Amino acid sequence: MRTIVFCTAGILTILFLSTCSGSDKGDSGDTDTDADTDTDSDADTDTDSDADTDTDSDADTDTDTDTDTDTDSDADTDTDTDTDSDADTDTDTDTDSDTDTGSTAPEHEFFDDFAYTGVDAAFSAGDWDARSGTGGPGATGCNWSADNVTFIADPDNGANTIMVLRAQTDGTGAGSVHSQVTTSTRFFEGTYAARVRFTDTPESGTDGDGIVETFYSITPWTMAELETYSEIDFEYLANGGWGGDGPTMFETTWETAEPVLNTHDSQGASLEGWRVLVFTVSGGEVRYHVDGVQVVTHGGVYYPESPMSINFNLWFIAEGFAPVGAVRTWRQDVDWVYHAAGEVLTTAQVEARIAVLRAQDAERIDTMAQ
Ligand SMILES: [Ca+2]
Ligand SMILES: [Ca+2]
Ligand SMILES: [Ca+2]
Ligand SMILES: [Ca+2]
Repeated sequence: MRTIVFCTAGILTILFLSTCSGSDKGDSGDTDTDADTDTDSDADTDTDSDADTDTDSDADTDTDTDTDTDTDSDADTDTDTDTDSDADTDTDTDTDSDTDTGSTAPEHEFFDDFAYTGVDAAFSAGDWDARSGTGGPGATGCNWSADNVTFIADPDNGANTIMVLRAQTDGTGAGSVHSQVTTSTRFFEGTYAARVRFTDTPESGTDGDGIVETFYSITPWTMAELETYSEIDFEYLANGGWGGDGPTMFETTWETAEPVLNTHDSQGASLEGWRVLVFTVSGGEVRYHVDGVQVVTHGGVYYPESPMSINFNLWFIAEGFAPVGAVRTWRQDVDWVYHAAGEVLTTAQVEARIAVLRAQDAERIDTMAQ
């Protein structure tokens, strides 16, 4: 990735001339080695995995005297002359007000703790639809059923409810039943977050099928061929697939779906268990974070252009079926989902905000424009 940076009135503007699919894989390190004078004590989980793969020969005048690569969006007044491609607006003198976000509501936000009792009128009123019928993704003939979406008491917290997605297969398309929940199309730039529980083995039946466990945003499929098509995916393949061998998380950002034009990265490692997934859409960059660690940044032509829905689904990849036989059932749990429109929040800030909302007994907040 070649990066050119302009510095204008203290605001960094980044222009990606080209983005190579997969080129960010393994990029986990800023090369800043300057002495950090940051006195933050917050749970600043910034790992600055920004696309510091700058190999250009431009005058990369990284002359900052700090290593604070904090991507906080707090109201810092940076004097940092760091020309890193991260949208660093941090100041080293701040004592960090990260947790303030918890009590200061973003002007437009969406939170759902999934405190429903079923796929019912309340679920619909919450702007959710559970898919039923046939169609892709998945093998020809595969099915989707709202019956595969249920709600249970959180075994770790009786006051909490979690949404359970299930999918069953006998190793055939027609014998596969997937699950998917979708909001309306009204989310664009800002922060998307969800707490999900991934599984590496089926709830029942034999292990081995290629399963996709997800959290994503997408424009309507009718836009698949349009440049304004937009899609941002976290897709966890617990049994591998798509070239991944073993458990693999894929992050994929789409320009168009037809033809397939996307950029993606992946990390081969188990993410079984509860995870907080965050992706931010701002300033020409989509940044993916897992448990507060930024794993990849995508931009360029892949940056979304239009509002999307928020989705979770669980489905089997056609080329990944284990042998035909007895039914096996897979499961993905979702605790909550959150979106802050137009604001880039860290994972810690999202969690702080949700703690405040829960303290207010808010099971659901929707101040988004409708
Ligand atoms: Ca919940
Ligand atoms: Ca497995
Ligand atoms: Ca597009
Ligand atoms: Ca584009």
